[in-house]
Amino acid sequence: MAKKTKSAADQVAIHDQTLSRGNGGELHQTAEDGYDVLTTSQGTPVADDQNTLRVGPRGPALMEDFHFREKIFHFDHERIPERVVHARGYGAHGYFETYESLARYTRADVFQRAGEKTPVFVRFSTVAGNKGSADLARDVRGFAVKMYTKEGNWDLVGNNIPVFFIQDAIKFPDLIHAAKQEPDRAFPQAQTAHDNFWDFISLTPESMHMVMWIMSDRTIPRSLRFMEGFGVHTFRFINEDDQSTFVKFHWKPKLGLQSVAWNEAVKINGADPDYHRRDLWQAIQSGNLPEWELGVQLFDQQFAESFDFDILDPTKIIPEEVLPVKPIGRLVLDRMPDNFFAETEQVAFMTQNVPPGIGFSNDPLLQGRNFSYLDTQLKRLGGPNFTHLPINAPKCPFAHFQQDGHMAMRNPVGRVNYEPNSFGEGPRESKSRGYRHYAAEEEGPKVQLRPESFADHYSQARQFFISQTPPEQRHIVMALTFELSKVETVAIRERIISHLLNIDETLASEVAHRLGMTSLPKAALAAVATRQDLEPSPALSIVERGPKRFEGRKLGVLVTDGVDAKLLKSLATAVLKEKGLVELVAPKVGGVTASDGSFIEAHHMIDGGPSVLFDAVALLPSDAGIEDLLREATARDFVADAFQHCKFIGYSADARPLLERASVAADMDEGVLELSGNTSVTTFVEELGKLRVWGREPSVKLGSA
Ligand code: HDE
Repeated sequence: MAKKTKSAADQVAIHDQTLSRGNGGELHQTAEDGYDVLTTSQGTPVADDQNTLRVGPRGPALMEDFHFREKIFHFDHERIPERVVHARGYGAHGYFETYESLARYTRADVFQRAGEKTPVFVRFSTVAGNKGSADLARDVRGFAVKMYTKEGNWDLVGNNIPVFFIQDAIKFPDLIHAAKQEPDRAFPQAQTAHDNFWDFISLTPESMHMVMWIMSDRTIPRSLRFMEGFGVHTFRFINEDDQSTFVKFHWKPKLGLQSVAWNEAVKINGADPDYHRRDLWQAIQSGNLPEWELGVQLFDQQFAESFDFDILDPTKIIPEEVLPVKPIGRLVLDRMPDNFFAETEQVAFMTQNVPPGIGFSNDPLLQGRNFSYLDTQLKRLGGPNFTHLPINAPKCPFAHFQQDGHMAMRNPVGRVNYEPNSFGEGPRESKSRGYRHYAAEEEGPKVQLRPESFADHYSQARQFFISQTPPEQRHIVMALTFELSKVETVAIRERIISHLLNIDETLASEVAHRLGMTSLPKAALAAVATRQDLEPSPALSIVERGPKRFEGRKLGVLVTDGVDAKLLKSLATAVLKEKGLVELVAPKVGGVTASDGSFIEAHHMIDGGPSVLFDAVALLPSDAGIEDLLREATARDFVADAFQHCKFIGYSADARPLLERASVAADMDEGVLELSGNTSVTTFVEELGKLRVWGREPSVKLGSA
C-alpha cells in the first residue's frame, strides 16, 4: 500500500534526511493501515499515543512510560528565547543575480561574474514587538539578507530606513529598553507611543533624523514587497590589490514603494495581524516573485572629506541626488521555508559575516554590532554550533578545526585537529585566497568622545521633511500628534516640540496646536548653531517613488447574488492584465450566483474581508442584492473606510444606494468611478495605477483636528 504522508523522519528534520534517518535507511516499519509507524526519538515504535501508562484504567500514571515522558519533555523545550529585538519576522529563500563584474572595486566572489546566481535567505521583521505582535505596528522593518556565496556567507543585516536612532552602539540597550513595553506594566506592545520612548528620544537629539523617518509612512508599509532596504552603515569594497572603495547598500523594490494610512494600519492589525506574512506567502506561492535591485553608492576618501556630513555617522544619508545609486544586481525570492522554526527562527544573522572583498568602516554603531551579533546567537541558539544548522551553514566547502560543544554534528575526522601539523592533514590558511582586512592606518589617543563631525542633528531631519509631498508631510504631523498624545508627561511632549522647532517651524507649531498647547516652548539648544538648509531630495518621498501601476496590488470586489457576470469578468480580466489580483467579498464566503447563472466562489465574507485588506475596491452588488447590503454595518464600513483611506472605488449603478448609506455619495470625487461597460472599466483600471487619491485626504479629515 502506498505511503500516505511524508515519513515521520521527513517531518522532524526536512533538511538533513541522513541525520534524521539515522543510518540513512528507510523506516522499515509500516502500520496496519499503510502509514509509517510512529516512533519515539530513539526510533522505538509506539503502540499507543492516546493514553498514558497507568495502573488500571483509573489509576495513577507510571514514571516508566518513556514515550510519554520523552514527548512532554520535548514539548516543554520547544521554545528558544525570542530575539531581544526583531522578534517577529518572516523569511523566504531566493537568489541574488549579479549584473556585471565589479572586480575593479571588490574581490568579493559574488560580484565577479555577470549572471552569477547566489542562493539567499531573507528575513524581514519588526523591531519592538514580541514574536506574536501584529504586522502593521508602526515600526522600523528589518531587512536581513544572508547570501551563501562561494567564499562564505555574507550577511547584510539592514533595515527599511537608511539611518538609525543613535550614533554609538553603547546607547542601544537604552534605546531598546525605552522603546519596548515599560518594565513595570508590560505595555504597550509593539508601539513607541508611550512616555519612555519619547523621553529617551527627547534627550537624544541625534535621533531626530530617524524620528522623521519613523513618523513617516515608511514604518507602515503596505507589503514587505513594497519597501526599500538599506545597509545603513558605510562599508568597504576591497579589491584584489587591497584598495578600498566606500560603499552604501540599497535594496529597491521592483514594484515600487507603497505604504498604508495609519487608520488603515490600525484596522488591518485587527482584521489580519499576519497581513505582511500572508502577503509574502501568497505572492511567492502564486509565482508572483518579489524582487529588489541591489544598488550601491560608491565613493572614495576624497568624496568623504568633501561631503557635508561624516560618512561614519549612521544618522546621516548621502542623498541619491548627490551620489546616484548604481544598480549591481537583483534579488528574487522564490521559495518559502519548509519549516518556520528550522529556518526563519533559527537563522542567525551577523554583521561580521563578510566574505573576502567586503569590509567595515569605523562607524561606531557597526563596530558595536560586530560584537553583539555573535553573542546574541550563542544565547538564542544555545551553543557555539549554530553554524551546523542547515540554514546557517555555508553552502560552499568549508574546513576548520573547531570541534565539540553542545550538539556538535560535524567534527573534524582523522587524527589531527590542529594546525600547523606535520602529518599533512587538514586545511591550511591561504594568503592569496583568505580574507584580508583592509589595512586602514589608525592612530590616536584612547578616548570616549563623539567626533564634532557627528554634531549636526537637524539639517538632514529637515531635508527629509521638506522632501515629502504635502500628504506625506501631513502624515508626519498626524503621527507625531498621535504618538505624543499617548505621552502622559507634558514636559516630554514639550521637549519634542522644542526639537521639532529646529527642524521645521510649521511642523512644530502644527503638532503643538493639535496637542492643545497654547504656546510654543523655546527651540532646543543645538550643539551646532546653524542648521544647513539642504536641497530637498525627491528620492526620499514614497509618493514620488510610487509605482504608477497596479501590478502586485489587490482589488477587492464586493458582490451579491445576481452580480453582473459580464462586468465582473471584464473588470477581473483588466486587473489581471495589469498583473494585479482580484478577490471577491460576498455576504457568504461560499460565493454568489451571477447574472448568467454561473456560481462564483468568494474569497471572503464581508465581515472577514474589510476594505483595509485591499488597495482599491469595486462595488458590484445587483439590484436584488443591494437591500441586504444596506442593512449590513460591515458593508457600510467597507465603503466608508475605502473612501476615507483615499482608495479608488469603482461602482455599478446598482451600488449607488450603498455609497449614499456610507455617506460617501455627496463627496464623490475623481477617485470614485462608475463602472458601466468596457471603456469605464479600462479607465478605472488605468486610474488604479495611481494607488491613492491623496487629494481627498484633507476633506475626510482622518485623524486630524
Ligand atoms: Fe540589530 N540586532 N543591533 N540593528 N538587527 C539584532 O541579533 C544590535 C541595528 C537588525 O532577522 C540582534 O539575531 C546592536 C541597526 C536586524 O534575525 C542583536 C545595535 C540595524 C536584525 C542586535 C543594532 C539593525 C537585528 C537581535 C546597535 C540596521 C534582525 C537578534 C549597535 C542596519 C535579524 C539577533 C534577523 C537583530 C544588535 C542596531 C538591523 C541583539 C547592538 C543599525 C534586521 O544582536
